[in-house]
Amino acid sequence: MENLSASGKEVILFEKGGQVGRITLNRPEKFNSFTGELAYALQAALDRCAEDEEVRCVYLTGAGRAFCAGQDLQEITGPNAPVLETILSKHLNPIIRRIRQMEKPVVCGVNGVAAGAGANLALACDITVATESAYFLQAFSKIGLIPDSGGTFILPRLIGWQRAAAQMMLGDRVSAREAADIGMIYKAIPDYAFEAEAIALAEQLSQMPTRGLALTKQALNRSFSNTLEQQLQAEEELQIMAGRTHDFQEGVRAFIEKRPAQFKGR
Ligand code: LHQ
Repeated sequence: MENLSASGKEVILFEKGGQVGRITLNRPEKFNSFTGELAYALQAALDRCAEDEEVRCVYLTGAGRAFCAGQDLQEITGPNAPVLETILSKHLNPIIRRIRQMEKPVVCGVNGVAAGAGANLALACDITVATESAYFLQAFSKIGLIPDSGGTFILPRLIGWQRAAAQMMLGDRVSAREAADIGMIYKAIPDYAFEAEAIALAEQLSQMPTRGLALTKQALNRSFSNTLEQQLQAEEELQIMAGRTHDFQEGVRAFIEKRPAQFKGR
């Protein structure tokens, strides 16, 4: 595993396994909460995955017992504390933008509690799975803040206005199972099978037609704010692009020849 942080402390671990770029938040003793250093290192890791053609799926997870407990609350009370505006505009928002704009699927493996910005980081990924003992917590209201990191955009779209408002205002724990039941995440996986199953999912995606998946992601990104007419237009435009890929030709040829397709991601 490589160390991508500036200080030499390994706050992010990065590893390429096959065609999956595996990013691990690595401040386990602080529940992988975000310092500026961690945020910048995660941005760098995401950039690296975006640029590396060998990486065809990103897998994001946390080290230790937690996935991510949001902003490090000690950092904001300590000396040289970053101002709130910097935390959002320079640390957290660029991460969410990178995930949504990444032209390959981003799988999030929620290995433990996901709180505050950590919860909304998990929800911003394309496919989020969680170990059954994990839980989600919109912790912001407990400290007088509003949900950030895209949460007010994404959560009501995933689970509806009422449930989102209740989670955000009450700050109740939501178990992985409940999160899956209400459509907030894709799946809750028993703890014993979690890591293998989550990584297998990322590996499966990494062998699929990457361009087609990227264009699917673009269509989904746009559907949040488009009318039906605009979305039909967008599908036309994006489908034409998908139709020009090697993987579309290969997919059809493999079907006709009754053999498994060999997708190349282009
Ligand atoms: C932590 C943290 C943490 C530091 C656990 N910081 N150390 C945007 C704009 C500007 C400012 C603020 O933030 C934001 C965005 C946000 O993300 S706001 C929301 C910030 N996050 C929270 O409010 C969650 C705070 N954490 C918790 O409520 C609990 O730790 C949870 C529920 C996540 C886990 O509870 P437990 O399982 O009981 O674990 P614990 O509380 O004992 O935590 C374990 C260790 O991790 C502990 O360290 P210690 O040295 O005492 O053993 C905690 O201090 C540390 N830790 N979260 N956010």
